[in-house]
Amino acid sequence: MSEFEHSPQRHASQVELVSGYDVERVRQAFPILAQRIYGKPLVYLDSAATSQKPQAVIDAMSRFFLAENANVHRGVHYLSVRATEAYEQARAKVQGFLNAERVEEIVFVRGTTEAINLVAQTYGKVHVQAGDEVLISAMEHHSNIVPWQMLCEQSGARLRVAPIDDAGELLLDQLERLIGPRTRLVAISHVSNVLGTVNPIRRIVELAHARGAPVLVDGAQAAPHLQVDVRELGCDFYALSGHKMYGPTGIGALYGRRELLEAMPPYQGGGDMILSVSFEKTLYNKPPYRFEAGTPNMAGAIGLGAAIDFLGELGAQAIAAHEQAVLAYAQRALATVPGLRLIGTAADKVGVLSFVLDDIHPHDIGTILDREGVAIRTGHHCAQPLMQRFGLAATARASLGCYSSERDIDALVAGLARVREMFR
Ligand code: C6P
Repeated sequence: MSEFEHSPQRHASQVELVSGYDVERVRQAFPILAQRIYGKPLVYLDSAATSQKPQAVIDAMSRFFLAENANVHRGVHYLSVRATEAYEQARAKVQGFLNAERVEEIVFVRGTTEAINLVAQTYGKVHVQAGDEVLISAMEHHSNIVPWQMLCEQSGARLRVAPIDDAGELLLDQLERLIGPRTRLVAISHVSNVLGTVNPIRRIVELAHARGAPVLVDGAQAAPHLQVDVRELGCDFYALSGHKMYGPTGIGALYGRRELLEAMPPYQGGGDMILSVSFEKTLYNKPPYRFEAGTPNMAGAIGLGAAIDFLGELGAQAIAAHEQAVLAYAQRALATVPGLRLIGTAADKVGVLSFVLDDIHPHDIGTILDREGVAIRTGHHCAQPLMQRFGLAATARASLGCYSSERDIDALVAGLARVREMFR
Protein backbone atom coordinates (compact mmCIF):
# COMPACT_ATOMS: atom_id res chain seq x y z
CA MET A 1 0.00 0.00 0.00
CA SER A 2 1.24 3.50 -0.83
CA GLU A 3 1.69 6.29 1.70
CA PHE A 4 -1.84 7.42 0.78
CA GLU A 5 -5.26 6.16 1.62
CA HIS A 6 -5.59 4.64 -1.82
CA SER A 7 -5.66 0.86 -1.58
CA PRO A 8 -5.22 -0.99 -4.88
CA GLN A 9 -6.59 -4.23 -3.40
CA ARG A 10 -9.80 -2.63 -2.24
CA HIS A 11 -10.79 -1.62 -5.75
CA ALA A 12 -9.36 -4.50 -7.75
CA SER A 13 -11.63 -5.96 -10.41
CA GLN A 14 -14.46 -3.51 -9.79
CA VAL A 15 -14.12 -2.29 -13.34
CA GLU A 16 -14.66 -5.71 -14.83
CA LEU A 17 -17.74 -6.19 -12.65
CA VAL A 18 -19.18 -2.85 -13.70
CA SER A 19 -18.87 -3.23 -17.43
CA GLY A 20 -18.22 -6.91 -18.14
CA TYR A 21 -15.31 -5.78 -20.29
CA ASP A 22 -12.23 -7.98 -20.43
CA VAL A 23 -9.48 -5.38 -20.35
CA GLU A 24 -6.74 -8.02 -20.14
CA ARG A 25 -7.89 -9.45 -23.46
CA VAL A 26 -8.07 -5.98 -24.98
CA ARG A 27 -4.50 -5.35 -23.82
CA GLN A 28 -3.32 -8.50 -25.55
CA ALA A 29 -4.39 -6.97 -28.85
CA PHE A 30 -1.71 -4.27 -28.35
CA PRO A 31 1.74 -5.92 -28.53
CA ILE A 32 3.57 -2.76 -27.44
CA LEU A 33 1.93 -2.86 -24.01
CA ALA A 34 3.67 -6.12 -23.10
CA GLN A 35 7.12 -4.55 -22.89
CA ARG A 36 9.04 -3.43 -19.84
CA ILE A 37 10.54 0.05 -19.52
CA TYR A 38 13.58 0.42 -17.24
CA GLY A 39 12.79 -3.10 -16.06
CA LYS A 40 9.24 -2.11 -15.07
CA PRO A 41 6.00 -2.97 -16.84
CA LEU A 42 5.02 -0.22 -19.27
CA VAL A 43 2.10 1.84 -17.97
CA TYR A 44 0.89 3.85 -20.94
CA LEU A 45 -1.21 6.80 -19.82
CA ASP A 46 -0.65 9.08 -22.82
CA SER A 47 -3.38 7.98 -25.21
CA ALA A 48 -4.63 11.54 -25.71
CA ALA A 49 -1.29 12.35 -27.35
CA THR A 50 -1.42 9.21 -29.45
CA SER A 51 -3.02 5.84 -28.88
CA GLN A 52 -1.23 2.52 -29.26
CA LYS A 53 -2.03 0.32 -32.26
CA PRO A 54 -3.65 -3.09 -32.13
CA GLN A 55 -2.13 -5.99 -34.06
CA ALA A 56 -5.12 -5.90 -36.43
CA VAL A 57 -4.15 -2.38 -37.60
CA ILE A 58 -0.48 -3.30 -37.96
CA ASP A 59 -1.48 -6.43 -39.94
CA ALA A 60 -3.86 -4.55 -42.24
CA MET A 61 -1.14 -2.08 -43.13
CA SER A 62 1.53 -4.71 -43.73
CA ARG A 63 -0.94 -6.75 -45.79
CA PHE A 64 -1.48 -3.70 -47.96
CA PHE A 65 2.26 -3.28 -48.56
CA LEU A 66 2.80 -7.02 -49.00
CA ALA A 67 -0.02 -7.69 -51.43
CA GLU A 68 -1.97 -4.64 -52.56
CA ASN A 69 0.30 -1.62 -52.88
CA ALA A 70 -0.22 0.48 -56.02
CA ASN A 71 -1.32 4.05 -56.64
CA VAL A 72 -5.06 4.61 -56.33
CA HIS A 73 -7.51 6.14 -58.86
CA ARG A 74 -4.84 6.05 -61.57
CA GLY A 75 -4.17 2.58 -62.90
CA VAL A 76 -6.13 -0.02 -64.82
CA HIS A 77 -3.90 -2.84 -63.60
CA TYR A 78 -4.95 -5.40 -61.01
CA LEU A 79 -3.08 -3.97 -58.03
CA SER A 80 -4.20 -0.43 -58.69
CA VAL A 81 -7.82 -1.53 -58.83
CA ARG A 82 -7.38 -3.54 -55.65
CA ALA A 83 -5.65 -0.66 -53.83
CA THR A 84 -8.39 1.73 -54.97
CA GLU A 85 -11.07 -0.61 -53.68
CA ALA A 86 -9.34 -0.95 -50.32
CA TYR A 87 -8.85 2.82 -50.04
CA GLU A 88 -12.48 3.57 -50.92
CA GLN A 89 -13.67 0.83 -48.58
CA ALA A 90 -11.77 2.61 -45.80
CA ARG A 91 -13.65 5.81 -46.69
CA ALA A 92 -16.93 3.92 -46.36
CA LYS A 93 -15.82 2.70 -42.93
CA VAL A 94 -15.25 6.29 -41.80
CA GLN A 95 -18.68 7.18 -43.18
CA GLY A 96 -20.22 4.37 -41.14
CA PHE A 97 -18.22 5.32 -38.05
CA LEU A 98 -19.52 8.90 -38.18
CA ASN A 99 -22.93 7.92 -39.52
CA ALA A 100 -22.51 10.40 -42.36
CA GLU A 101 -25.26 10.31 -44.95
CA ARG A 102 -22.94 9.91 -47.95
CA VAL A 103 -19.48 8.55 -48.55
CA GLU A 104 -18.62 11.68 -50.58
CA GLU A 105 -18.86 13.64 -47.36
CA ILE A 106 -15.64 12.03 -46.06
CA VAL A 107 -12.36 13.67 -47.07
CA PHE A 108 -9.12 11.95 -46.15
CA VAL A 109 -6.60 14.34 -44.64
CA ARG A 110 -3.41 14.03 -42.57
CA GLY A 111 -5.28 14.54 -39.32
CA THR A 112 -7.42 16.96 -37.37
CA THR A 113 -4.96 19.80 -37.88
CA GLU A 114 -5.13 19.52 -41.64
CA ALA A 115 -8.91 19.10 -41.59
CA ILE A 116 -9.37 22.38 -39.73
CA ASN A 117 -6.86 24.23 -41.92
CA LEU A 118 -8.68 22.90 -44.96
CA VAL A 119 -12.00 24.33 -43.80
CA ALA A 120 -10.42 27.64 -42.77
CA GLN A 121 -8.68 28.08 -46.11
CA THR A 122 -11.58 26.98 -48.33
CA TYR A 123 -14.94 27.50 -46.66
CA GLY A 124 -13.47 30.28 -44.52
CA LYS A 125 -11.80 32.09 -47.40
CA VAL A 126 -15.11 32.26 -49.27
CA HIS A 127 -17.45 33.07 -46.41
CA VAL A 128 -15.44 35.09 -43.89
CA GLN A 129 -14.93 38.75 -44.78
CA ALA A 130 -13.72 41.86 -43.00
CA GLY A 131 -15.90 42.60 -39.99
CA ASP A 132 -17.20 39.02 -39.75
CA GLU A 133 -16.59 36.83 -36.73
CA VAL A 134 -15.42 33.30 -36.03
CA LEU A 135 -16.34 31.91 -32.61
CA ILE A 136 -14.21 29.37 -30.75
CA SER A 137 -13.95 28.50 -27.06
CA ALA A 138 -11.38 29.02 -24.33
CA MET A 139 -10.58 25.31 -24.20
CA GLU A 140 -9.42 24.84 -27.78
CA HIS A 141 -6.26 23.08 -28.90
CA HIS A 142 -3.90 25.27 -30.95
CA SER A 143 -5.13 23.38 -34.03
CA ASN A 144 -8.55 24.93 -33.51
CA ILE A 145 -7.21 28.40 -32.75
CA VAL A 146 -4.33 29.20 -35.08
CA PRO A 147 -6.02 28.36 -38.42
CA TRP A 148 -8.86 30.75 -37.47
CA GLN A 149 -6.42 33.43 -36.34
CA MET A 150 -4.66 33.10 -39.69
CA LEU A 151 -7.97 33.39 -41.51
CA CYS A 152 -8.93 36.44 -39.43
CA GLU A 153 -5.59 38.09 -40.21
CA GLN A 154 -6.08 37.40 -43.92
CA SER A 155 -9.69 38.57 -44.04
CA GLY A 156 -9.94 41.27 -41.39
CA ALA A 157 -12.43 39.19 -39.42
CA ARG A 158 -12.52 38.96 -35.63
CA LEU A 159 -11.90 35.89 -33.47
CA ARG A 160 -14.31 35.64 -30.53
CA VAL A 161 -13.78 33.28 -27.60
CA ALA A 162 -16.53 31.71 -25.49
CA PRO A 163 -15.43 31.46 -21.84
CA ILE A 164 -15.46 28.46 -19.50
CA ASP A 165 -15.92 28.08 -15.75
CA ASP A 166 -13.46 26.77 -13.15
CA ALA A 167 -14.62 23.20 -13.63
CA GLY A 168 -13.76 23.47 -17.30
CA GLU A 169 -17.34 23.63 -18.59
CA LEU A 170 -18.44 25.99 -21.32
CA LEU A 171 -20.57 28.92 -20.21
CA LEU A 172 -23.38 28.26 -22.65
CA ASP A 173 -25.33 31.43 -22.01
CA GLN A 174 -22.23 33.48 -22.79
CA LEU A 175 -21.50 31.39 -25.84
CA GLU A 176 -25.05 32.02 -27.01
CA ARG A 177 -24.61 35.75 -26.56
CA LEU A 178 -21.42 35.67 -28.61
CA ILE A 179 -23.19 34.21 -31.64
CA GLY A 180 -24.28 37.30 -33.53
CA PRO A 181 -25.29 38.38 -37.02
CA ARG A 182 -21.61 38.55 -38.09
CA THR A 183 -20.73 35.04 -36.84
CA ARG A 184 -19.75 33.08 -39.92
CA LEU A 185 -18.60 29.91 -38.19
CA VAL A 186 -18.47 28.31 -34.74
CA ALA A 187 -15.46 26.00 -34.24
CA ILE A 188 -15.52 23.96 -31.07
CA SER A 189 -13.91 20.84 -29.63
CA HIS A 190 -16.17 17.89 -28.90
CA VAL A 191 -13.83 16.87 -26.07
CA SER A 192 -11.04 18.96 -24.52
CA ASN A 193 -7.60 17.36 -24.68
CA VAL A 194 -6.61 18.98 -21.37
CA LEU A 195 -9.79 18.90 -19.31
CA GLY A 196 -11.58 15.90 -20.77
CA THR A 197 -14.77 17.99 -20.86
CA VAL A 198 -17.41 16.71 -23.28
CA ASN A 199 -19.09 19.74 -24.83
CA PRO A 200 -22.85 19.77 -25.53
CA ILE A 201 -22.40 19.86 -29.31
CA ARG A 202 -26.05 19.31 -30.20
CA ARG A 203 -27.11 22.28 -28.15
CA ILE A 204 -24.29 24.44 -29.56
CA VAL A 205 -25.31 23.45 -33.09
CA GLU A 206 -28.93 24.45 -32.34
CA LEU A 207 -27.80 27.83 -31.02
CA ALA A 208 -25.47 28.46 -33.97
CA HIS A 209 -27.89 27.26 -36.64
CA ALA A 210 -30.64 29.42 -35.17
CA ARG A 211 -28.43 32.36 -36.12
CA GLY A 212 -27.34 30.92 -39.44
CA ALA A 213 -23.79 29.97 -38.41
CA PRO A 214 -22.38 26.57 -39.36
CA VAL A 215 -20.44 24.52 -36.80
CA LEU A 216 -17.11 22.75 -37.14
CA VAL A 217 -16.40 20.17 -34.45
CA ASP A 218 -12.84 19.23 -33.52
CA GLY A 219 -13.40 15.56 -32.76
CA ALA A 220 -9.75 14.56 -32.20
CA GLN A 221 -10.34 13.56 -28.58
CA ALA A 222 -13.93 12.40 -28.96
CA ALA A 223 -13.62 9.81 -31.71
CA PRO A 224 -11.69 7.28 -29.57
CA HIS A 225 -14.10 7.55 -26.64
CA LEU A 226 -17.62 8.41 -27.75
CA GLN A 227 -20.17 7.15 -30.22
CA VAL A 228 -20.07 9.95 -32.78
CA ASP A 229 -23.07 10.53 -35.01
CA VAL A 230 -22.71 13.63 -37.17
CA ARG A 231 -26.35 13.54 -38.21
CA GLU A 232 -27.53 13.43 -34.64
CA LEU A 233 -25.09 16.18 -33.67
CA GLY A 234 -26.27 18.19 -36.66
CA CYS A 235 -22.80 19.66 -37.18
CA ASP A 236 -21.54 20.87 -40.55
CA PHE A 237 -17.92 19.73 -40.29
CA TYR A 238 -16.30 17.11 -38.06
CA ALA A 239 -12.54 16.53 -37.86
CA LEU A 240 -10.71 13.49 -36.51
CA SER A 241 -7.20 11.98 -36.35
CA GLY A 242 -6.55 8.30 -37.00
CA HIS A 243 -3.64 8.04 -34.58
CA LYS A 244 -5.75 8.94 -31.56
CA MET A 245 -8.29 6.22 -32.29
CA TYR A 246 -5.92 3.22 -32.57
CA GLY A 247 -5.10 3.90 -36.22
CA PRO A 248 -1.86 5.11 -37.78
CA THR A 249 -0.39 8.60 -37.88
CA GLY A 250 -0.61 10.72 -41.02
CA ILE A 251 -4.25 9.97 -41.69
CA GLY A 252 -7.46 11.55 -40.51
CA ALA A 253 -10.81 12.54 -41.87
CA LEU A 254 -12.89 15.60 -42.41
CA TYR A 255 -16.65 15.14 -42.57
CA GLY A 256 -18.36 17.98 -44.38
CA ARG A 257 -22.03 18.33 -45.27
CA ARG A 258 -22.39 17.64 -48.98
CA GLU A 259 -23.84 21.04 -49.95
CA LEU A 260 -21.00 22.80 -48.16
CA LEU A 261 -18.24 20.64 -49.65
CA GLU A 262 -19.69 21.03 -53.12
CA ALA A 263 -19.59 24.80 -52.86
CA MET A 264 -16.05 24.93 -51.49
CA PRO A 265 -12.99 25.74 -53.64
CA PRO A 266 -10.05 23.31 -53.62
CA TYR A 267 -7.53 23.32 -50.79
CA GLN A 268 -4.37 22.29 -52.65
CA GLY A 269 -3.76 21.84 -56.37
CA GLY A 270 -2.27 18.73 -57.95
CA GLY A 271 -3.11 15.28 -59.24
CA ASP A 272 -6.46 13.61 -58.57
CA MET A 273 -8.26 16.82 -57.59
CA ILE A 274 -8.95 17.75 -61.22
CA LEU A 275 -11.31 16.69 -64.00
CA SER A 276 -9.20 18.23 -66.75
CA VAL A 277 -6.21 20.52 -66.98
CA SER A 278 -5.07 22.78 -69.78
CA PHE A 279 -2.79 25.78 -69.56
CA GLU A 280 -5.85 27.97 -70.06
CA LYS A 281 -8.20 26.38 -67.52
CA THR A 282 -8.48 23.61 -64.97
CA LEU A 283 -11.77 21.97 -64.05
CA TYR A 284 -11.87 20.66 -60.52
CA ASN A 285 -13.02 17.22 -59.46
CA LYS A 286 -16.07 16.72 -57.23
CA PRO A 287 -15.78 16.20 -53.46
CA PRO A 288 -14.11 14.42 -51.78
CA TYR A 289 -11.43 14.13 -54.49
CA ARG A 290 -11.36 17.90 -55.00
CA PHE A 291 -9.74 18.11 -51.56
CA GLU A 292 -7.31 15.20 -51.91
CA ALA A 293 -4.56 16.49 -54.19
CA GLY A 294 -1.63 14.16 -54.80
CA THR A 295 -1.10 10.50 -54.00
CA PRO A 296 -2.93 9.93 -50.73
CA ASN A 297 -1.84 8.01 -47.63
CA MET A 298 -3.32 4.74 -48.83
CA ALA A 299 -1.85 2.45 -46.17
CA GLY A 300 -2.89 5.01 -43.56
CA ALA A 301 -6.48 5.01 -44.74
CA ILE A 302 -6.54 1.22 -44.70
CA GLY A 303 -5.05 1.23 -41.21
CA LEU A 304 -7.72 3.70 -40.10
CA GLY A 305 -10.37 1.41 -41.57
CA ALA A 306 -8.92 -1.48 -39.55
CA ALA A 307 -8.95 0.69 -36.42
CA ILE A 308 -12.63 1.45 -37.01
CA ASP A 309 -13.31 -2.29 -37.34
CA PHE A 310 -11.42 -2.84 -34.10
CA LEU A 311 -13.46 -0.17 -32.30
CA GLY A 312 -16.64 -1.66 -33.74
CA GLU A 313 -15.74 -5.11 -32.46
CA LEU A 314 -15.18 -3.81 -28.94
CA GLY A 315 -18.27 -1.60 -29.19
CA ALA A 316 -18.31 2.13 -28.53
CA GLN A 317 -20.62 1.74 -25.57
CA ALA A 318 -18.55 -1.00 -23.95
CA ILE A 319 -15.38 1.07 -24.38
CA ALA A 320 -17.08 4.15 -22.93
CA ALA A 321 -18.44 2.21 -19.94
CA HIS A 322 -15.02 0.70 -19.27
CA GLU A 323 -13.20 4.01 -19.56
CA GLN A 324 -15.75 5.74 -17.34
CA ALA A 325 -15.23 3.09 -14.68
CA VAL A 326 -11.43 3.50 -14.84
CA LEU A 327 -11.87 7.28 -14.81
CA ALA A 328 -14.01 7.10 -11.66
CA TYR A 329 -11.44 4.78 -10.07
CA ALA A 330 -8.67 7.22 -11.03
CA GLN A 331 -10.55 10.21 -9.65
CA ARG A 332 -11.01 8.41 -6.32
CA ALA A 333 -7.38 7.31 -6.28
CA LEU A 334 -5.94 10.71 -7.17
CA ALA A 335 -8.11 12.37 -4.52
CA THR A 336 -6.02 10.51 -1.94
CA VAL A 337 -2.75 12.06 -3.13
CA PRO A 338 -1.88 14.99 -0.83
CA GLY A 339 -1.31 18.24 -2.69
CA LEU A 340 -2.80 17.02 -5.97
CA ARG A 341 -5.30 19.28 -7.74
CA LEU A 342 -7.24 18.07 -10.73
CA ILE A 343 -7.68 20.58 -13.55
CA GLY A 344 -10.93 19.76 -15.32
CA THR A 345 -13.77 18.49 -13.20
CA ALA A 346 -16.69 18.78 -15.61
CA ALA A 347 -19.70 16.58 -14.88
CA ASP A 348 -19.49 15.09 -18.37
CA LYS A 349 -15.91 14.15 -19.13
CA VAL A 350 -13.76 11.40 -20.63
CA GLY A 351 -10.63 9.80 -19.24
CA VAL A 352 -8.28 12.75 -19.32
CA LEU A 353 -6.78 13.62 -15.93
CA SER A 354 -4.78 16.84 -15.86
CA PHE A 355 -3.29 17.75 -12.52
CA VAL A 356 -0.76 19.77 -10.61
CA LEU A 357 1.00 18.47 -7.51
CA ASP A 358 2.01 21.05 -4.91
CA ASP A 359 4.53 23.29 -6.62
CA ILE A 360 6.43 20.45 -8.26
CA HIS A 361 7.07 21.20 -11.91
CA PRO A 362 5.01 18.92 -14.17
CA HIS A 363 8.14 18.04 -16.16
CA ASP A 364 9.75 16.73 -12.95
CA ILE A 365 6.61 14.68 -12.26
CA GLY A 366 6.72 13.27 -15.78
CA THR A 367 10.42 12.46 -15.60
CA ILE A 368 10.19 10.67 -12.25
CA LEU A 369 7.09 8.75 -13.34
CA ASP A 370 8.89 7.74 -16.52
CA ARG A 371 11.59 6.00 -14.49
CA GLU A 372 8.79 4.03 -12.85
CA GLY A 373 7.60 2.91 -16.28
CA VAL A 374 4.64 5.32 -16.26
CA ALA A 375 4.18 7.41 -19.43
CA ILE A 376 2.18 10.61 -19.06
CA ARG A 377 2.32 13.93 -20.91
CA THR A 378 3.45 17.15 -19.28
CA GLY A 379 3.45 20.73 -20.55
CA HIS A 380 0.84 23.03 -22.04
CA HIS A 381 -0.66 20.31 -24.23
CA CYS A 382 -0.87 22.69 -27.21
CA ALA A 383 -3.51 24.70 -25.36
CA GLN A 384 -1.62 27.70 -24.01
CA PRO A 385 -4.66 30.03 -23.76
CA LEU A 386 -6.40 27.38 -21.65
CA MET A 387 -3.37 27.12 -19.37
CA GLN A 388 -3.51 30.91 -18.98
CA ARG A 389 -7.20 30.65 -18.08
CA PHE A 390 -6.21 28.43 -15.13
CA GLY A 391 -3.17 30.55 -14.26
CA LEU A 392 -0.79 27.68 -15.02
CA ALA A 393 2.21 27.24 -17.30
CA ALA A 394 1.79 23.48 -17.49
CA THR A 395 0.06 20.43 -16.05
CA ALA A 396 0.78 16.74 -15.82
CA ARG A 397 -1.77 14.75 -17.80
CA ALA A 398 -2.67 11.08 -17.59
CA SER A 399 -5.04 9.96 -20.32
CA LEU A 400 -6.88 6.69 -20.78
CA GLY A 401 -7.58 4.39 -23.68
CA CYS A 402 -9.57 1.23 -24.18
CA TYR A 403 -6.65 -0.77 -22.75
CA SER A 404 -6.24 1.28 -19.57
CA SER A 405 -6.84 -0.55 -16.33
CA GLU A 406 -7.06 -0.02 -12.59
CA ARG A 407 -3.55 -1.42 -12.40
CA ASP A 408 -2.29 1.48 -14.52
CA ILE A 409 -3.88 3.89 -12.08
CA ASP A 410 -2.36 2.06 -9.12
CA ALA A 411 1.07 2.39 -10.77
CA LEU A 412 0.42 6.11 -11.35
CA VAL A 413 -0.53 6.68 -7.73
CA ALA A 414 2.49 4.68 -6.50
CA GLY A 415 4.68 6.73 -8.86
CA LEU A 416 3.25 9.95 -7.46
CA ALA A 417 4.18 8.77 -3.97
CA ARG A 418 7.72 8.41 -5.27
CA VAL A 419 7.56 11.94 -6.74
CA ARG A 420 6.49 13.31 -3.36
CA GLU A 421 9.23 11.40 -1.58
CA MET A 422 11.84 12.94 -3.86
CA PHE A 423 10.54 16.45 -3.23
CA ARG A 424 10.08 16.09 0.52
N1 C6P B 1 -3.65 16.69 -29.25
C1 C6P B 1 -2.45 15.99 -27.26
O1 C6P B 1 -1.50 15.48 -26.67
P1 C6P B 1 -3.36 16.15 -34.83
O2 C6P B 1 -2.00 16.51 -34.27
O3 C6P B 1 -3.68 16.90 -36.09
O4 C6P B 1 -3.56 14.68 -34.94
O5 C6P B 1 -4.41 16.60 -33.71
C2 C6P B 1 -4.44 17.91 -33.28
C3 C6P B 1 -5.43 18.06 -32.16
C4 C6P B 1 -6.58 18.80 -32.40
N2 C6P B 1 -7.53 18.92 -31.47
C5 C6P B 1 -7.41 18.35 -30.25
C6 C6P B 1 -8.52 18.51 -29.27
C7 C6P B 1 -6.26 17.61 -29.95
O6 C6P B 1 -6.15 17.05 -28.77
C8 C6P B 1 -5.24 17.48 -30.92
C9 C6P B 1 -3.97 16.75 -30.61
C10 C6P B 1 -2.51 15.92 -28.77
O7 C6P B 1 -3.37 16.54 -26.66
C11 C6P B 1 -1.20 16.31 -29.39
S1 C6P B 1 -0.83 18.01 -29.18
